[in-house]
Amino acid sequence: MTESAIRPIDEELPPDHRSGVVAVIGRPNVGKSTLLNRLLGQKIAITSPKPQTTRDQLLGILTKEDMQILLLDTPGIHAPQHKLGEYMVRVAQETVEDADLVLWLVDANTPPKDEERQIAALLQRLHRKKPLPPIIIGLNKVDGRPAGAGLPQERAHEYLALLAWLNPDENPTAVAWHGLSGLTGEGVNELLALVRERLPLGPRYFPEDQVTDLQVRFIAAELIREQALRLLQQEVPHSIAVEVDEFSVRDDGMTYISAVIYVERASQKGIVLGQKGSMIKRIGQAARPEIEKLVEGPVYLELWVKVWEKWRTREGMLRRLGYAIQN
Ligand SMILES: Nc1nc2c(ncn2[C@@H]2O[C@H](COP(=O)(O)OP(=O)(O)OP(=O)(O)O)[C@@H](O)[C@H]2O)c(=O)[nH]1
Ligand SMILES: [Mg+2]
Repeated sequence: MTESAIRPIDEELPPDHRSGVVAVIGRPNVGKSTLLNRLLGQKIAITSPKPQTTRDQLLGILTKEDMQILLLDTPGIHAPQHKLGEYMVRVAQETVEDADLVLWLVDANTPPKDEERQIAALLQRLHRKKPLPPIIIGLNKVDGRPAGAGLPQERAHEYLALLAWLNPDENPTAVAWHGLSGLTGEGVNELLALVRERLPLGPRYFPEDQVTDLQVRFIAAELIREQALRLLQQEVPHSIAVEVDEFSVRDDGMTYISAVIYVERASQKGIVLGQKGSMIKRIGQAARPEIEKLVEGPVYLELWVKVWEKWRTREGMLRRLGYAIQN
C-alpha cells in the first residue's frame, strides 16, 4: 500500500472506533487467503491446495460499525529458491514491519514445522530492530481435526513456545491465540473481537463499501491463475504467470478479456494447451464463471499461452507482472 492511500476519512464515528493494519502471515498453505475472503465475505484472493499460491501483498478492507481493519494477506513464508520467491518472502517481512497487529496463522492439525521455527526466528530478528506489535496466533482449520485429536489449547502451547522470547508472562497482551476455521467461519467472530481489542483508536481510511484496492483486471488474472493451479500438476503451476492485456466492457454489457498465460519452457506450453487445446479450454471454462461473479455480468474470455524463459528469475519480467522488485 502506498503512503498516499492512507488518509483518514472525515466522518462521524463512534468515539471508541478503532482501526489499523493487520498483517496476515504464515507458512504457505495454512489458509491465509481463505480467511481473508471469509472475513470480507467476498473473494479477492485466490486459494489453492498447492503451496505458494499468493505472490504479493493483497489489501482487504473490513469495515464494521466500530472498526476498520486493513487486512494484508501475504505470500507464505518459505525458503526461497528464485527471485520471485525472495520477493514473496520480503513482502511478508515488510508487511509485518508496518503492521499494527500480526495475525500468524498456523494449522491446528499439525505441530510446528521447520518453517514455523524460521518464522519465529524472523519475528525475533524484527523484534530486535523494532518492538513488534501484538501477535495473535490463529490456529486454523479446526474443522478438519479428527475425533479425539488434542485440544487447540495443547497445540497452542506448542506454538506459543516459539515466541517465549517475547516474555508473554510479563506482557500478557503481546501474544494471544484462538482456534478458527477460515473455511467454515467457526471462531472467526471471536478472532475479530481479539483483533479489535488490540487495535489503536483511529478513523476509517477507506469508504465503507470498498473491499480492496486491487484492480478488477488483476483479480481477473488471478482467477485465471487459480484455475491453472488447480488443473495443472507438478512444477507447471508455479511456472505460470497471467497477464490481462485487454479488459473492456462493451456496449452490450459484455466484458471482453484477453489474457496471456506465460510459462517458462516450450514443453510447458504444450501442457497448458493440452491435446488439441483441451487444457486451455478447461482453464478458460472454469475461470469464466468466477470472473463473471467478480464483474457481475457476462464475460467473453480469450486465453493465449506464451513462453517467457525463466521469467521467475528475471527482474524485468517480474516488474512487468507487477511484482515491485527493488534492487
Ligand atoms: N479444512 C480446512 N481447509 C482450509 C481452511 N482454510 C484453508 N483451507 C484449505 O487450505 C488450502 C490452502 O488455502 P490458502 O488460503 O490458499 O492458503 P494460503 O495460506 O493463502 O497459502 P499461500 O498463498 O500459498 O501462502 C486450500 O486448499 C484451502 O481450501 C480451513 O479453515 N479448513
Ligand atoms: Mg494465499
